[in-house]
Amino acid sequence: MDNRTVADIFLSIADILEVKGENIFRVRAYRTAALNLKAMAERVEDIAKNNPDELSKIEGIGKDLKDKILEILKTGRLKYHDDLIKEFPQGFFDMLSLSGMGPKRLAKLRDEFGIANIDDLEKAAKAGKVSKIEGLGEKVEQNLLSSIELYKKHKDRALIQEAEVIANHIIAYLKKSKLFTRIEKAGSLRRGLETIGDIDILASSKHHDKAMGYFASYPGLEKIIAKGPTKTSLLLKGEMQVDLRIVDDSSFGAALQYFTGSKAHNVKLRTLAKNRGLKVNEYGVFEISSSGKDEDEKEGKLVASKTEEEVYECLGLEWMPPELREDRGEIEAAKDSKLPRNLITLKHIKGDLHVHSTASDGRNSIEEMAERAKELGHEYLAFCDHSQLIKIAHGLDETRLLRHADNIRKISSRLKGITLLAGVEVDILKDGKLDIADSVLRELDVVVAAIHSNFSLEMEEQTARILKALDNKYVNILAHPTGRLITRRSPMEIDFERIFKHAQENKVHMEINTHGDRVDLNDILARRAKKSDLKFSIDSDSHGVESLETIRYGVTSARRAWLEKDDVINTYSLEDLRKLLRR
Ligand code: DGT
Ligand code: CA
Ligand code: CA
Repeated sequence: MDNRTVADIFLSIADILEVKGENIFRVRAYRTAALNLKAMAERVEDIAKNNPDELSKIEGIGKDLKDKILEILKTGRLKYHDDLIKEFPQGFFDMLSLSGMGPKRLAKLRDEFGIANIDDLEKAAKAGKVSKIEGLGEKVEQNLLSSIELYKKHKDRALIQEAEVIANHIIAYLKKSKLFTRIEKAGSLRRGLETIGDIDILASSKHHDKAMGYFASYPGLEKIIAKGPTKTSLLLKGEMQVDLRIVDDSSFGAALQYFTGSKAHNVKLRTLAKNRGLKVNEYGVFEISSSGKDEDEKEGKLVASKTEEEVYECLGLEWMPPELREDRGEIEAAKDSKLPRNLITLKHIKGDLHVHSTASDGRNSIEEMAERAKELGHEYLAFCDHSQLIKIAHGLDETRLLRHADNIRKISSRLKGITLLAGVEVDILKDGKLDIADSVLRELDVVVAAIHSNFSLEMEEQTARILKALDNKYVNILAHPTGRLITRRSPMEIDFERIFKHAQENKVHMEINTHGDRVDLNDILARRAKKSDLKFSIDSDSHGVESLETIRYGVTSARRAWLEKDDVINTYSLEDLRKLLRR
């Protein structure tokens, strides 16, 4: 069991106790314990296996929490937590996942209006009741409504990171059986969407029935939704749906093309086929036998089915990467041989230009981060810890920042195989000024500028704020430019065309940031930014060694934006990168 599982239960207890108005020290004890558990490299499960008493040596864990950890490790849950939750209406704590909703506000809303769940909250906000509560106001109410909208949209979808872990687990299970010839991810997962509705897996097998039976006995099932010889749908515990389709190996290419989608891409393809007297389905591409009647398109001779390349080729198209298949011009480009030639891949990435260390709110030291980055094949790594404004993240003031930069460079000179760059994630203040003086910024290798507050200014003010920050000649990268969090916070209202143009003139690069539930810029905006001749930095914004590899989801999104290697500055050699960071 992951430490996170235990920590999440403790965090939930802390929230509940706070809503109940219990002693703040008890609340804090649970929160501190959770944070310590998350920050630990060692798993409590392993510690407990060797010697349960060792658990009490963890900071913030006394006898009581030790016993609770042991119960969670043993049963996967905690009776105390289950009992606490029972005191509240179902769905009550879902409200905590909304942006701007903490336990204190939750308690207030319950006490004043008897709000029990997100639907109640939405009604109250729409009726303008929330803004009347002291300390809230109209802006909060509007943000809450947009956050509710996002929540509803994403409630039935998983982040690609989560879906991928589950899919890989299932595929490993399927492979073990030796009943399958080929197994591939399909659907939105193969196209690399940020969020996944259900997991689609395509396989070929010589023993359909046996293979399906094996799939349907996957451990961890909630229920079987539908079961047949070619398609079976399962609902996993934790509510994720998985569809498995099994085809003959001879039509694997056609099936993979069909079930990869997107639907819009396939619709366009079918129209194209029809104009050539062909018909496409999951079994292959067929000639339409001309029996005289138009509406009666009888399947004729099979033209292609074995590989995706063949399927596209007989429609007069080049094969195209799944990430492009959204009917956003890829079919036209494939016809004219104008697909991107050197679409970015993870192998092109030479470093990460935005990570944190324990100097601000990171969980790992400079050395630990460097070590992991080296394992991932990075040649350089830029530490961009927070600036002073971000107090809860222990942001750096100018003196500490300079000392930190010194330290990074000293450590870098000792290390082999990787160069560490000294940078900062400097806050853009409400008026567009930066949180750190120019005289200090000029001493750094990389300056990443970011907004962490006042997300909901009017479009004109917000745009002017960013334009002003871009004017600072030491800023290299605009970090997470829209501020959105996929499941919780809408993008800021900003005039992108003006910002893109200004950034291009000032040689500021756009970030594609993959921290937590961000992909920012997203695929659509990044593609627009590319049209303004901007370059990009794909960064993990890691706060710990375990998330350095999330940079690959940024690469996936960049592929969906049609970005090529040269569009991305952290694919360049260190020497060329340094030139791109000079203004
Ligand atoms: P999702 O699951 O919402 O993240 O998105 P997808 O694209 O994985 O959609 P899904 O699971 O409904 O369908 C998987 C693929 O099957 C889809 O991308 C395209 C293909 N497909 C082809 N024709 C059809 C059709 O008529 N209906 C549906 N539902 N899918 C189709
Ligand atoms: Ca799907
Ligand atoms: Ca599906």
